Amino acid sequence: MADYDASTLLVDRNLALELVRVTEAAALAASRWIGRGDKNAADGAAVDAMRKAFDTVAISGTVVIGEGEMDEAPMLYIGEKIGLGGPEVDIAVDPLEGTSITAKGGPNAIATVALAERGGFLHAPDIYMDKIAVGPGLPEGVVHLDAKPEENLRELARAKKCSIGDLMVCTLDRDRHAEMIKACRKAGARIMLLGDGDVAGVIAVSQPGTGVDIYMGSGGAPEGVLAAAALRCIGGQMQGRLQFENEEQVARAREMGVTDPKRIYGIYEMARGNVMFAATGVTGGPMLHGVKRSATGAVTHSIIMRSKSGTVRYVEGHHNFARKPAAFVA
Ligand code: VTB
Ligand code: MG
Ligand code: MG
Repeated sequence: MADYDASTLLVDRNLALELVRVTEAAALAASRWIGRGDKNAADGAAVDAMRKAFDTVAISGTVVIGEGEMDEAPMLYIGEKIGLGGPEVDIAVDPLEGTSITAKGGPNAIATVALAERGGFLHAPDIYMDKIAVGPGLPEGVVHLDAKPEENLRELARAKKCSIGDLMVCTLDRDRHAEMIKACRKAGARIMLLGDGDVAGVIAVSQPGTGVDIYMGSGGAPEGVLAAAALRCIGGQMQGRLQFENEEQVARAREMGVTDPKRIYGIYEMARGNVMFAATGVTGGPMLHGVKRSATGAVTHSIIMRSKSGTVRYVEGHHNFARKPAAFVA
């Protein structure tokens, strides 16, 4: 059992429940754009709503994973100060994780936020990250980013006392994963291919209901940090390595504090100390239901978790548009 410290506990607890308002606001706004074929409008609506919602949260927050640099992003840019004032925290956001799937009305889009103590998050540049993740309760190091897919599957099956054919791999459906997918299939594993949304894909390894045993493949580095924050709370192992395509990216990352471009980051190096994670479903998936709208309101489904207690909460929000502040009626 962890030590009880009433002061930090209170801050933590309240903040965790506040965070869900922020992701609910983004999801509600994005839900107007489901299936309308305009991913930028969906993303813009989510960013706008999330930014407004942060103004009601009692934190002194600094965005460290956000929508880009100040000159390219009007809101939630890296370095932006947000919140009403309160404890000093770092914030990672992806207001709409899965813009293309939202535009097409496909599954698994979420609005997501993570919070850490100052300096807790890896300052990941907006490049690709190679990722591997498995759920809780397995021997440390059972899978490794440098091992071949078939080796990782063999070790995972051994640890889970099942056959490789029982394992479900999750990855993004991308040409760059063709070799890896081929190797997994050859080894006998089953694969769930995602259109978008590897934050939800990585988290799926830690949720028994999803049937996913392992996540492999490359996706956004910022999304990697968000997923690491979630796994810190819910349990599981994850490794990530930034994938640089040119010297300019290496130099840029160096400015952000990345000293060794080849380094494999463990989960604690991506999300240190006390962290919290919240996500609200925009379109439905195995973890969260999507936003359901009616003439007078909407229903949202969210997950909130804290690393300190390991508590995972699902929150169903019933929003009454007649009583909500106009700024949040999307
Ligand atoms: C992933 C996925 C995102 O970007 O991180 C992906 O989770 C990686 O980039 O939803 P590619 O699309 O180029 O593969 C998204 O698809 C969009 O942010
Ligand atoms: Mg985004
Ligand atoms: Mg994204």
